[in-house]
Amino acid sequence: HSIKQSEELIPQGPVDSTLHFLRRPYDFVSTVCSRTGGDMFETRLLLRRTVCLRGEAAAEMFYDKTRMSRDGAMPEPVRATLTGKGGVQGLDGERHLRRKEMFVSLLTQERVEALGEKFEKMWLAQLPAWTRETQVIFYEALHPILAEAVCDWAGVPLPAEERIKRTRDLVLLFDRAAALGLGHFQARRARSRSEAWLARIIKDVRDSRLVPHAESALAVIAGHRDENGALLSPKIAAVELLNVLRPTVAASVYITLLAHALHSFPDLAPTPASDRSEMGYFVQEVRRFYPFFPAVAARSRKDFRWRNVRFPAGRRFLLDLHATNTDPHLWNEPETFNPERFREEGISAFALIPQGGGDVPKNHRCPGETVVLEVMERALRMLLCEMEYRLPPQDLRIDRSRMPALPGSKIILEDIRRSE
Ligand code: MYR
Repeated sequence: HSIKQSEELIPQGPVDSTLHFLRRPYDFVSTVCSRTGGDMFETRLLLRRTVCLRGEAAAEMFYDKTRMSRDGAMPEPVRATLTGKGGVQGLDGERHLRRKEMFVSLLTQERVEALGEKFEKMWLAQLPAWTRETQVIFYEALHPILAEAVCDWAGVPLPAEERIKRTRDLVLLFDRAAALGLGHFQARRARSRSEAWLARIIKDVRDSRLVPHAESALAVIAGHRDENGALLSPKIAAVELLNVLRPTVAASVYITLLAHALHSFPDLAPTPASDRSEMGYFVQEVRRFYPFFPAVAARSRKDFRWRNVRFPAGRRFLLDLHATNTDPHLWNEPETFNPERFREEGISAFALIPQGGGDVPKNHRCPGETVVLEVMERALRMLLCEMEYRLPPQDLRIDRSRMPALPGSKIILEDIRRSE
């Protein structure tokens, strides 16, 4: 006769964690996990029962598409600002694969390099103006450079008189999405304006009033057909075009953190003589060490068992990305900034997950990771080799109550000079 293995209950965390999450978004899952010794617990978050997860094994479970759905999984305030509604992040199954394929097709190595080149050109064109300023707030100075580079690359016209307002809206989408009060409503309005702007441009392409380069994101998204052979509605096409423009401008967060790391860990920083792989280790360690995108969400599509625990259908799951990047079971001295750790090969697709885990074309991992690496590596080379600058005394503490987390000063640069 068989002995029925007894199932365990989902480990319970605090009754409600909403306030803890809003105050310490990057720390609350690690804090509870280190208290209980596990890597999963259930709590209530934004009015819903939520299983919080961290670590490699939990990430692998989270990315199992037979168990998890993304449909409506992110909280509404995030969908109303950051991602928009009807885009690739919230799709499942065949529809998701087909839509994802579109993004992957835009981001061949050649096209990613072309975007990097435009970014570098814009930066160098801006440099003379920076040398005339007494101070430059680096985070803010990066926004127009990235916005113009990505619009040009994507085939999206950006007339001089619209530059400031379109750039400001793109920034509001990621910088104020998780703000409380007024900031959040500014982000909602920025989304409506941005979608209206790009839906108009999509219609211009379809009516041949505008003919973008065939390989451009604008041309590909405007002409994309779904699994039934239908074009995307102009609104959904606009959401997807924003999924190209917005995150590229959001790379400004990582480039700002890169400058923070160069200043904070000068002994570990590469030099102009360092080779490409050493520059790469430094960039990867910035992406591992600093918090950025806090967590991704999914919903269980059926009852299932994992590690002898039964989970019900319809439960929300939250995978903490930063807690996984700094999981003490995975990383040696996770709180120490150490680019050398990347000299060793073989980091799994579920261990370093600042932009999500698993597989890009088959799953929900961010397709823009190569873009981020490209612009970060170029930014690093520019900061090391193309310009000289000084950081005056300023508030360099990372504000971890903010999403995205940033140094208080947003990195003030002074005495900027072009290198000889
Ligand atoms: C992107 O634009 O897609 C990348 C930049 C993301 C910025 C992240 C900051 C706020 C997001 C809040 C997510 C909350 C998850 C529960």
